[in-house]
Amino acid sequence: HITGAGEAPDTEPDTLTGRSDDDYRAAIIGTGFMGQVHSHAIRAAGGRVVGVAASTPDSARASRRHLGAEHAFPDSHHLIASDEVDVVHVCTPNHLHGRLAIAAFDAGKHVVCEKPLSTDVATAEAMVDAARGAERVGTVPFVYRFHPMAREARERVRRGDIGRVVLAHGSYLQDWLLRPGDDNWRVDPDLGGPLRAFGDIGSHWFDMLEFVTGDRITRLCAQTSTVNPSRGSGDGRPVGTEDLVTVQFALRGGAVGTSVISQVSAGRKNRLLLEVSGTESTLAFDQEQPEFLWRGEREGSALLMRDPDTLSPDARRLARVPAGHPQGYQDCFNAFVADTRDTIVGEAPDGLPTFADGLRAAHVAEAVLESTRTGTWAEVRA
Ligand code: SOE
Repeated sequence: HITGAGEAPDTEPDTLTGRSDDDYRAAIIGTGFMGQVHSHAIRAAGGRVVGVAASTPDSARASRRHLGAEHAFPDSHHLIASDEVDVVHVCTPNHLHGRLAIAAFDAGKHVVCEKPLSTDVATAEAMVDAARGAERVGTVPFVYRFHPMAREARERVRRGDIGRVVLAHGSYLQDWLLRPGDDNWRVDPDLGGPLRAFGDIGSHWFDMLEFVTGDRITRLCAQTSTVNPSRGSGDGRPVGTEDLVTVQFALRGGAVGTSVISQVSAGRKNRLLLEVSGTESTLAFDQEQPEFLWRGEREGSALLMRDPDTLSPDARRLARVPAGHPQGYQDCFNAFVADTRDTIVGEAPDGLPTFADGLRAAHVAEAVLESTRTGTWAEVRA
């Protein structure tokens, strides 16, 4: 029985969308920053945050109000078993993703699972199989796909506007783990997986690379570096995961490229930069300036603004507000959850990142690991 629900939910269909908020009865496992972002997005998509579970019942109770959830479940088992829940949002440390997502599919739920989908390929494969077997939707928030100007870049590449793609490069840089005292569960390979910076933010960059170019990496050569060998208070404890990754890669279509992934780049907060050059022109997207797309031409480069009147249809669909009214990170999440909801009710919005994309990211991560272990190029399987 669901308690703490406050007012009875309004289940009247929305006159604009034809949906009722009972179309998306979601519950969130994990109450950190990502849990909060998910809770806003569920409500923005017209859904209900039916409940929340955390590492302890106390923590779930403490976070319930904060996340605007109707109920605090004592643990993830009760949440997954609840008849009131249709969609489980997994926002826990990475090592729990596989077990929780598979249990949720087995209970007949749809699943939104944070990235990286899993810490190894075999688990990601089992998660994809579980979704297929249960005939349920499984999505992964590679949310930068939902910036309208990133969609615009993808559409322009797809139309051939930039010519044949020959080069793709960029970086994803953060500084929140710059100092030895900076700590987080992701630093521990048992919780976060063997690749930390790559799994946490490199997975986004490589997803964007393949999404925007419409191409696939075939092989890569990577090196990693651990700048802070110990972390935490006092003398700290030894660190088993990397702070930096550099990758050189080749795409199936013939383009080549490089990427730099870092969580120790002072002054860079969350800067994902992707630049794609074709034989005619270049496009560059910067996640910290998401209202713009740079179009480089030999004669006359331009900074294109997110103006719905000038966007291609797929990008315009994601433009929530008129030009000059900035939209950003949370808007991407909102659009991602809205597309997840539409997919659950049988529509097929373009570009939704699913568990198959999470598995793809696990394959790329596996090639990075293999390359760093052998010191040579590695094939990206699948
Ligand atoms: C932390 O590095 C983090 O919150 C990532 O986990 C997210 O995926 C990224 O969007 C922002 O940074």
